[in-house]
Amino acid sequence: MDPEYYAVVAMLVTPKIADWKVKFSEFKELTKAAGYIIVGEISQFRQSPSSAFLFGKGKVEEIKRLAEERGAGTIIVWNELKSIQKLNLERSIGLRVIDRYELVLEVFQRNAGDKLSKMQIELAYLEKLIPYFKLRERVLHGSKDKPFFKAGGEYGWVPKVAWLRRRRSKLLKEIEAELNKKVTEIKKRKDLGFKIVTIIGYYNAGKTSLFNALTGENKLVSPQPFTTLSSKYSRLRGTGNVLLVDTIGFASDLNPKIISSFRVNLEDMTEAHLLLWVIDISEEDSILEMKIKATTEILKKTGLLEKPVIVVANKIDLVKNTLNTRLEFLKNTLYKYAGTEYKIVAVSAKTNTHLEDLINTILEAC
Ligand SMILES: Nc1nc2c(ncn2[C@@H]2O[C@H](COP(=O)(O)OP(=O)(O)OP(=O)(O)O)[C@@H](O)[C@H]2O)c(=O)[nH]1
Ligand SMILES: [Mg+2]
Repeated sequence: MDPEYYAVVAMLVTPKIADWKVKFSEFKELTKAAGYIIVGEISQFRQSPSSAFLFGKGKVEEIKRLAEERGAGTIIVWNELKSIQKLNLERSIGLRVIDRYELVLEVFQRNAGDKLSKMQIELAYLEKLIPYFKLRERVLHGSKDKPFFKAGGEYGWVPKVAWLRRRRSKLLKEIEAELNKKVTEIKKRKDLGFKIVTIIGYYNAGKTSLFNALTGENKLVSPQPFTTLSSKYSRLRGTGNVLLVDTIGFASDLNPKIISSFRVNLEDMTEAHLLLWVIDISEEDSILEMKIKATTEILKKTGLLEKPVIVVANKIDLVKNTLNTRLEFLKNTLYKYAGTEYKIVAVSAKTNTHLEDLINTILEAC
């Protein structure tokens, strides 16, 4: 296997980061989902990040030694790296260094089948790469090579970055066109009298499983994160005018640039009459709480918390006799972060349990 796929994962823990252990273990799952083999892991506690390297100098040496010892080809950092930090780490360690932003996009990329998803992923990459390339060209070549001035007063390294910027503009235009198409489609459906019910939630919560069970579709379901990237549509079974929409999953600490790159997908959520927020109730308290907190943050930022919501507590087949305590914990945690007492329907999308209750609740709310 390509040595690039052997990775050391690293995290800088500051007092600002709550539940770092849960986040670090989730990060390791994402790393594996992106196809890497983890050969070492390192964390450092610091009051605040170092502006040049994120980690302290000694820790950078430690990461380098560990990577050499274990034959790693990539360092994957939980924290989002500024361009200067990424470049300094790469130069000090002598290996490829990526952060969570790039890792999430790598997972997306493995699952991206359609053109729109691919364009949105590339756009999100460019948002990160343009400032990084600009800095890299300046630091690596700026001092040695004589920069040449062009008529407009630009340096010689500009054309490469300029090419990336042109590519970005082109993608933005194409995505804008897709967005317009999507807005027209949604309007048409609404004019035809369809009620739009959009399924949202953390990745792996069971959104597509529920979508399939409620519509009779057979869309791809898997334990891999971000299996679904582009939205899927189908009628709620037994109804004529309720359109169910399956969407991309959420994750913790998602960068707003990733969210805005995927704004065509967001449109399916913002235009919904009703949201079904799917939550995997079988997960332990700390994970459940972290995911509810992360999802609520995204819902608040995107204005989605204003919409009518039904919470679907999924995977009850895995819970059995602790269901009541799990539901109580869910109710309290939702109240703690979202400040609302949602209607909660407990189901299993896998064993088709209580789906009729859910359908009735949806129809009442529509
Ligand atoms: N036991 C059990 N497993 C479930 C249930 N619903 C979904 N799963 C499993 O959970 C995993 C994720 O299911 P998906 O339906 O792909 O989840 P998703 O929310 O669409 O995930 P993304 O598309 O990655 O965001 C799969 O392995 C499913 O088989 C359920 O009710 N019970
Ligand atoms: Mg899915």
